[in-house]
Amino acid sequence: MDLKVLALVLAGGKGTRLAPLTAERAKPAVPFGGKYRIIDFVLSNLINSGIYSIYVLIQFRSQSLLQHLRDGWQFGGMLQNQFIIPVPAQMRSAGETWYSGTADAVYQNFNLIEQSAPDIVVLFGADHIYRMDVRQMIRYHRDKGAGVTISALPVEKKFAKDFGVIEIDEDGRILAFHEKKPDAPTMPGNPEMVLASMGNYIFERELLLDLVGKDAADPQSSHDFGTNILPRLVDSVPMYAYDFQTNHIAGDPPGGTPYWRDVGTLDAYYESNMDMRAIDPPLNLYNRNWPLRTAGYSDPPAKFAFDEENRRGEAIDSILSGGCILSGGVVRRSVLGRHVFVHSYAQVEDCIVFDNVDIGRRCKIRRAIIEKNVRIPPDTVIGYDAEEDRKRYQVTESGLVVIKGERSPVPLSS
Ligand code: ADQ
Repeated sequence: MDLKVLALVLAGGKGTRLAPLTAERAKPAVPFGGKYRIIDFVLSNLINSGIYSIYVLIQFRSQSLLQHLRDGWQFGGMLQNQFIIPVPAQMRSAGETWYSGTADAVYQNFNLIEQSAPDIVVLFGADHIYRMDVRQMIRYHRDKGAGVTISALPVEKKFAKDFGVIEIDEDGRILAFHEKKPDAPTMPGNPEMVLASMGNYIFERELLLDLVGKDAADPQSSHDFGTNILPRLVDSVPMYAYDFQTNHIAGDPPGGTPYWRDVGTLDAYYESNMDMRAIDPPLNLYNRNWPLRTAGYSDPPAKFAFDEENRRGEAIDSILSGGCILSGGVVRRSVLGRHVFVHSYAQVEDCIVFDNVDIGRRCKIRRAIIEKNVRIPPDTVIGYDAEEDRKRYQVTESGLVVIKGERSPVPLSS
């Protein structure tokens, strides 16, 4: 790519609706798919697309995210333009605050953009599960002569309240942008769908600097791209929508619709994890043309053992991470993080289990998310009686049980 590209990854979202998983960590640092974190998806997309100059804009509860970036994503050092650097708020705005919105996050790093002097800035969120060859979007942006390009895909109209909704002409030029309006217009010829912004933008550098500079000086603004900047740009700047459905990754079957999920709620997060472990997953983690990178822990392989009473440790339709030991326990349709121990007679079904969890003998657990470091005592039953569960745990509307983490790790049985 001859263009000079700088990527800014917006990783400062609170993720309130994912609580309690975001009680101690920023949303992009929430574990996903066993050994990964949500932010691994956007970072892998950038690196696999040959974009190596990346600033990650972080703010509160960033310790876990920083540690993950250090463990998995610090590289380079040899070449000046190859880096992934986390940047906390520089408190440069008038109020000397945290990043008060996405535009303010960019404004506070004005100097980093000027110093890098890129031709274009790839400004992506850190909260989504998808694979994307960003080069295809950049090519589209330049072919169109766009000032701004927004990646977009159709979603059901009931989600208009959660997204920026775009109206386009036949050429893909954006005619209107409606941020989180329940009655936003549906797609022509498709009254059930709206065209949603994925929150991923490409900007020409000078335009971006000009926009965030003006926005910073506007006391009425909430400093958010979707709310304050994009809707007003429509008439003055060539803005185009990039159709994410045309994005193709080598090795994926041709013609399939690419997978994209906003895992903003516990139920959406759960469903998307379950998609990863499906027999025929809509996003194939095993496509080696587009590796999903993460921290490289030196975990031992997962182990399946007979227990002392000759019961088999088994897992089926599940993803297991390194260091797991299934000793006489059975795991079905679940996603297990690192170092999970499942003891004899235990039964774990349709669950997401984070790192370092110990599931005691004869436990029966169904449809639960179990946080890191939790020790489930023997004979515990979860997911079979909603009323009982509600007395002890957080239970979502759909009946998903969330078992909160412990503050300090408990010793695990070996
Ligand atoms: P939301 O996802 O609701 O809508 P937002 O909460 O601003 O928007 O998050 C966007 C990205 O920026 C996320 O990756 C988040 O982590 C990060 N972020 C949020 N606040 C930040 C801050 N103050 N500092 C740094 N990073 C921050 C947006 C768009 C919609 C679009 C959806 C797609 O506004 O138009 O449809 O994304 O999910």
